[in-house]
Amino acid sequence: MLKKINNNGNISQIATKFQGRKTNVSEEVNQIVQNIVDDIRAKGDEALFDYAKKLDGYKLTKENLTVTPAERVAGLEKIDPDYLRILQRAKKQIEEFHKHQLGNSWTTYKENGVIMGQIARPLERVALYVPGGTAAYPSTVIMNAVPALLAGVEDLVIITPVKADGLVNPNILAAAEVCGISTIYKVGGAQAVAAVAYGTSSIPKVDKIVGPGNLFVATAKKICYGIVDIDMIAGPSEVLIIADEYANPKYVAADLMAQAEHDKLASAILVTTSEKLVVLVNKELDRQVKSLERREIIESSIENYGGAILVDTLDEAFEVSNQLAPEHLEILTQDSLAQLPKVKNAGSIFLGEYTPEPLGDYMSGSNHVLPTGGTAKFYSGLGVYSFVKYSTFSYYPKAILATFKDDVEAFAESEGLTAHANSIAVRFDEADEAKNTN
Ligand code: HSO
Ligand code: ZN
Repeated sequence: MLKKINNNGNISQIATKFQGRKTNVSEEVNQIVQNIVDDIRAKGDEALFDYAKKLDGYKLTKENLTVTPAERVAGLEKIDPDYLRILQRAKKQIEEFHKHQLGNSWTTYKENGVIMGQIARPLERVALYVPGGTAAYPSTVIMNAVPALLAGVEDLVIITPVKADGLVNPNILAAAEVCGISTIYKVGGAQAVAAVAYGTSSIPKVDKIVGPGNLFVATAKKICYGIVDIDMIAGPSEVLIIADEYANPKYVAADLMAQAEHDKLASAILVTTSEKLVVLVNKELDRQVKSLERREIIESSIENYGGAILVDTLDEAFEVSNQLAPEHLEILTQDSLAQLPKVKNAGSIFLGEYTPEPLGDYMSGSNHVLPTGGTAKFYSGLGVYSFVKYSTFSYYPKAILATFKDDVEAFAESEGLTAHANSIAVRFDEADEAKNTN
């Protein structure tokens, strides 16, 4: 049952609850992870192998650190060819979407001879963390890998924990295969994050770590941020659906539950102009939930973090949504496309009744690594740009530098930086005039 949340023009209370679903990292966890990171920094492989034995029960050595070609073949043999086809289709769709994010290099040639611009360059090395167990989603491997590869990352590796048997989930092997990732390190947890952040003698240091992980992994990423770049720290998933009286309650209920099943902390919120829709959606929730495997999780997240917000107008619905800045926003109204300009804050927007959010989780083409917990107010989802950095450049002829000479010198002197002023001034020393080449 969706609780009715009254929007008395005061959305901040709802927003606080919505945004506060992150599990806070206790001082104790922080300290444990800091110690692990320090150990890896100080002792490299030796510490890494110790932790693998102690925490995962795997006897890690230099020799069995990565998935071998034989293991890959054996894993892939367990995969239904049709599953490979599905992964390939998803990859293609995601590529097609992300290609549009390529390129942001530009050069401008001014009439006065000045040339300036910026060059986009891919990061060289990236590690993709793939969690073990049931949280290992092949779709997430593809969502991370495709933009990295399109950006031109040369060295994209996977790090993933293994148990005592040393085996990697075949579905993950399949996703890696489809993306052409051949290096998979059998290391996980905070120690794996630290190993790729600092590098050890058998694992090269990377420039960026992406991918979801448990609290220890997330904490390690936070601690190592600055030594390497990281993607955002993802919180529990959420969907907000804006619907009017024309929306199909069956679809609304199904889509709310699709997000709710992720996690007991997931949030599913309906914002609607129709009181009648809320009644019908509740009926549908009761009916459909009975046949869903993750019923307990769904009921818990809907009970704790779900709700229906009644509004008078669609404009008001968008105000609420913009305040909450949801990870996923579904617009199930008449003429949904016309509503798009009203969205200011949302990770990814799903328009119309035949673009359910789960299509986006797998293969509409847009990315499913998105800002959660209201952070869509200032973060974007993962994209090609997440794996690119920019160098700017400029070229000034002497005559143009001359026109800036006095101002730059004065500016530098105002900051007490006379060597800066001098760097300009020496270029106009009379003795050098004759020698100038460009
Ligand atoms: N909805 C999740 C991603 C996901 N769903 C993976 C299924 N698999 C966060 O955007
Ligand atoms: Zn999902």
